[in-house]
Amino acid sequence: MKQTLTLALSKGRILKDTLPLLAAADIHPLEDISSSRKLIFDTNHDHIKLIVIRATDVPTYVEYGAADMGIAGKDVLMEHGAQEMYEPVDLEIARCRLMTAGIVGAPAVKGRRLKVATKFVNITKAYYAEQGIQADVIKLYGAMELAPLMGLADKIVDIVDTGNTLRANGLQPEDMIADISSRLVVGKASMKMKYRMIEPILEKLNAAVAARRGEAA
Ligand code: PRT
Ligand code: MG
Repeated sequence: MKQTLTLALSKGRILKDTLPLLAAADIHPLEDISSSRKLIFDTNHDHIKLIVIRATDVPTYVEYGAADMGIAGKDVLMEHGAQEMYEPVDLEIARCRLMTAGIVGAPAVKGRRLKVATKFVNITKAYYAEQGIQADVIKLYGAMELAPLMGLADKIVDIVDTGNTLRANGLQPEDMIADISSRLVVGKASMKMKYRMIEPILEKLNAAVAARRGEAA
């Protein structure tokens, strides 16, 4: 049987920057991904297929081997744990920072546990534990900025790019947790079994990233 290679792409804001990198690696979907409702796409290579899924689902597909490779934000990979995969290429797209933030001018919390709202529960617990700060982490699925304003939490942990979203809500970025960009991940089993198909893609993606960096400089 002929081996196939499945690459899981994150839909949403990463996708737009991903497609030019794939094109540079000579992987072209046979139809326009952005305007289609399909979830599986054939490419110009008979053996390479693309699937387009929620960013948070990418490490799950790769971990179970349902996709051989994937593209996802470092934030998503850190939160997931991403144990069963390698991270061979930093694609340097969708750059942002994972930060703590709080209300401008709010007094420090004393005499009780800090309350922190976030969708990054695992990262947040690990971060405060490392700081030696006792924190109760409250899981939210969106609009984290609202939590301090409504008294649900003292701080949030969220993605910051320009800082405009925080500022518009009277919040300020405080501590930096991690620099974020999107990464190519490869399942450990796939890397072993399909290395001959994967290696040239890694090489072309690395070259495309280097070329983009050159343009930016
Ligand atoms: O929407 P869905 O729930 O499916 O998933 P998602 O929200 O994780 O996906 P998407 O497409 O919004 O983001 C995917 C990835 O893009 C994230 O996992 C990050 O790795 C990366 N990324 C880069 C960002 C941003 N920049 C970003 N600015 N993700 C989110 N934001 C949001 C942030 O949450 C906040 O609301 O933009 C706001 C902050 O931006 P500024 O410029 O106002 O600071
Ligand atoms: Mg979103």
